[in-house]
Amino acid sequence: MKGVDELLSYLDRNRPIAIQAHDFPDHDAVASAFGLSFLLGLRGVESDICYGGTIQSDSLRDAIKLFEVPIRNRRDLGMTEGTQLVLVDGFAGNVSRGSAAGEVVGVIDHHTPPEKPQGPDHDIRPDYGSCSTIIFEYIKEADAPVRRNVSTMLLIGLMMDTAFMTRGVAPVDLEAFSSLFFQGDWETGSRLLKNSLGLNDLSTFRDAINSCEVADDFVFVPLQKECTAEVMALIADFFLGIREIHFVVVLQPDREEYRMSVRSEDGARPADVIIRRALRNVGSGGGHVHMGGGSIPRELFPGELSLRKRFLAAMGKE
Ligand SMILES: [Mn+2]
Repeated sequence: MKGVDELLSYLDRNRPIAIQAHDFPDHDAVASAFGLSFLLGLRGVESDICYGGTIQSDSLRDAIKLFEVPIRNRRDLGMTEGTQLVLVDGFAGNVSRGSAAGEVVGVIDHHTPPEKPQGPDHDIRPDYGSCSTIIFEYIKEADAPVRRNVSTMLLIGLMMDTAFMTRGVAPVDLEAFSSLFFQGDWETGSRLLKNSLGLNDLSTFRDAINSCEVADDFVFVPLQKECTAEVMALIADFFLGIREIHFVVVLQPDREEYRMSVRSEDGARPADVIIRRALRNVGSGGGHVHMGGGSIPRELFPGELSLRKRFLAAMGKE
């Protein structure tokens, strides 16, 4: 079993260390970075935490402020070639790196990476419901005293990625949940997560309900306007809550690419496998059995109609 000591054995304490969440980070990514940096701090090792892109989620921004998470945009970090990077909740492919990129020395993630990760130390546990659960285990194995804010953030990350312990939950997630639930502030954490929509998101939901196309238990939802990854995920979850629907694809036009959020309630149609199959030669995707995501560059976008057909074909429906 890997842990913080193994990670430390790869880190040079005389060079700066940055823990980087994936681009446009979600709650789990920020919580994982926060938890890991806290644990390194207990071992007397200083680290910065950062992300690429922007923070799009209002509820995540609130949580960062409330629980005093010192995360910054990687641009503001002054990263140099000598900076050692530890990527959390993502792999090199979805973590942006500018010219003065720093060197990736570790990857801690719970997604199946599309290719073998770079760097000497990777700890990939695809059966875990959240990356926060991996960090919880690191802290538990180190027998470290945890600050309440750290526990609350890890709990938020875990609850977010598992849809309040109803999706992709492994036994270890339950253990993490029952510990963090009492160590952290679950009431504030769940209030933040359950109030992540704003009134201005209603138009996106209206658009989704008007444009959705149902075929048996599959719904395809082509949105016309840009929205955040979080709103797209909530729309996907909303459709999955319809009794007759077991597979959901939400499509959204972003500036340079089309993005998709995928949900599956059918183990025979794993979200990550279906999206990879459907996007073959035009885009990339991944995730887990129950949830996944992907993107297609604008110039390769085959059109809504043909994309929907690709998903039907990937499910063996046409
Ligand atoms: Mn995650």
